[in-house]
Amino acid sequence: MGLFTGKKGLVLGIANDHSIAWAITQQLHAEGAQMGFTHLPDKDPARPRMEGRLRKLVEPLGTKLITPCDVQKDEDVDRVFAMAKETYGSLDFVLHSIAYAPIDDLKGPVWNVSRSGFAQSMEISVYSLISVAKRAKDLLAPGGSLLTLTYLGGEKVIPGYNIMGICKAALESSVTYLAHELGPLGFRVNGLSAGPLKTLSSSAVGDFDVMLKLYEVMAPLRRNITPEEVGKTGMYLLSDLASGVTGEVLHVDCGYHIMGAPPGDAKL
Ligand code: 0WD
Repeated sequence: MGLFTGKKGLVLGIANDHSIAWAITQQLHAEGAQMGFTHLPDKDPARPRMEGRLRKLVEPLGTKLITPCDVQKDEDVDRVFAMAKETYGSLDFVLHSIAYAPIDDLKGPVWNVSRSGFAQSMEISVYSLISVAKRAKDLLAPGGSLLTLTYLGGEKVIPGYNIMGICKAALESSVTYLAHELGPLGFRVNGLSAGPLKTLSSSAVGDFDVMLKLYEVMAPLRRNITPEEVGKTGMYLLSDLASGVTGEVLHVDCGYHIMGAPPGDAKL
């Protein structure tokens, strides 16, 4: 019997097989979870690329729910949760793995971010968690939990991360307030702060390859994390193994975040 045998969840944010949400999904599936999935609506319905990529990955898992969702639209989020209720009755977990900033705003400098770019980045990358929590709290079964993905750029300045760092700071704060509010209902809310992984989103972040090299030099484990490691910890945080953990941001970054200066063996 797996840790998720008989458990049902909703996963938002698989864009392709490099997505962090896919790494976590694979671990959840291995433990017996049943999951529904959302994808970004395709711009051209005649060429459903987002849907196609997601279907190819998750249909072999025997999913009963694949549907589009643009988190900027309340009606989309309402429909997704209504469909989840119809399909599964209740949910044991929701995985939120969504972020976006317009590329011109992401490039920085931060002082030059547009009013509309700031609002859109915050709406998709932060408000979406709040909006998901609002619907999830009425559908979660006892012991239910939410998990979102964040990055060190929300705690410390990571050059190139720019507006997304500001979004992650707000996202991590949202995790604590939501954990406080949903805790009395018996629900948990956590964040997983992943080290850099090559995905569709991260390819838009400046100096990404430099960051990967830096982690090899600076991190106590002297390497970068693997998608599987993020997957395993994501699964743990959503599982009953973490039943006493809420309002937490857990770093899965080979220890990089504890370092304040390069180690002695770093070649500078
Ligand atoms: O190094 C990394 N890749 C890290 C990522 C390190 C630490 C944290 N993260 C975070 C990201 O900030 C994000 O919150 O992990 C989360 C997932 O990111 P990812 O797996 O790196 O990226 P990706 O595979 O692109 O998935 C993010 C998805 C979108 O993909 P694209 O690239 O097509 O925008 O977020 C979804 C979409 O599927 N998304 C939306 N979903 C619904 N409505 C929306 C939207 N409006 N916008 C983006």
